[in-house]
Amino acid sequence: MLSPNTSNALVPPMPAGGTPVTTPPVAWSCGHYSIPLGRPVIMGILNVTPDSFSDGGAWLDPASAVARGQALVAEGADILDIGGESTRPGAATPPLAEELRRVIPVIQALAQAVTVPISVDTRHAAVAEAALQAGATIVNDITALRDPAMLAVVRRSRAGVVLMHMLGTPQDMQKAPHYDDVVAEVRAFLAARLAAALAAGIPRQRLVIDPGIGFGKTTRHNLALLGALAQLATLAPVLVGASRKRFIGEITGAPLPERLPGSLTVAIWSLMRGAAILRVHDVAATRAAVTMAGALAGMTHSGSPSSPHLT
Ligand code: PMM
Repeated sequence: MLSPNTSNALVPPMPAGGTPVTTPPVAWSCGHYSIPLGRPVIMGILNVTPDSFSDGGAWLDPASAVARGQALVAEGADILDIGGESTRPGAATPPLAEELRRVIPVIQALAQAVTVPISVDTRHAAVAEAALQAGATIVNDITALRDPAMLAVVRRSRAGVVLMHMLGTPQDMQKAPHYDDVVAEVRAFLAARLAAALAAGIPRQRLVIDPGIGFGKTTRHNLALLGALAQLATLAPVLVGASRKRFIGEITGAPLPERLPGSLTVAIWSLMRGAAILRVHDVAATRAAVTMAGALAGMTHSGSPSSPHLT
């Protein structure tokens, strides 16, 4: 039996705790791209920043950023997510002109060089608008289109959108975040932002939601949300961005360079709980893990290996 939220073979039957509002889309409509959601989608992260927590400073030079983007696609990325502002806790906000200077040339070059959709990771309407003109077809907004100017930019386009939950701002979000019921509150927020986007005229097929792992959340909050992804997936396709994040270090004791095993575990867990899209730094390793899990799920479902490549 397949989950009502997706035909993803990794997803077990829906556990108790959520009635589907409607049948969520089987593809994500992003400009001239239609990204099938029947198999796991991998979004590769490319931060063109001096200060991102994981890859800050590595791809600041446009040529190296473009080469990195091409490498991520060769490793199996279905989408490239390009950001020019670090949103790690307490990070300083760069001037708009600086964010534009970082991301636009890279988006322009990669939109020509690769055949996967380009996403811009920004909370600023002007950056989103310039990025869409430069060839991006997804707006990944950590503020979930709460800025009316951002909503207007997206409405005028045909871009796909990621609506993410964040409590507070990157400056203050990790200062003692509190929820009475983190799952219920995040789900209600995402439902409200979906309703706002739909009311503005953005079609459902363009909308994806994200619980915002680490954005105003303790380790316990993150774990509760990851355990309840199936409840979110009844609203819309779910993106999870947990790659290398601090809660993995808190749980496993691993410093940043050693968080791959924890990241892969969260990735496969997320898919099995109904996530459609994984936002990750380590694309090749995630692709391998997802392929392996898919083969296992195929065996579980049909009783025999399902891949035509298997002997
Ligand atoms: N995390 C980061 C930045 N952007 N966007 C979405 N939609 N979801 C996330 O979890 C998310 C994001 C911070 O991580 P990074 O510094 O590695 O990019």
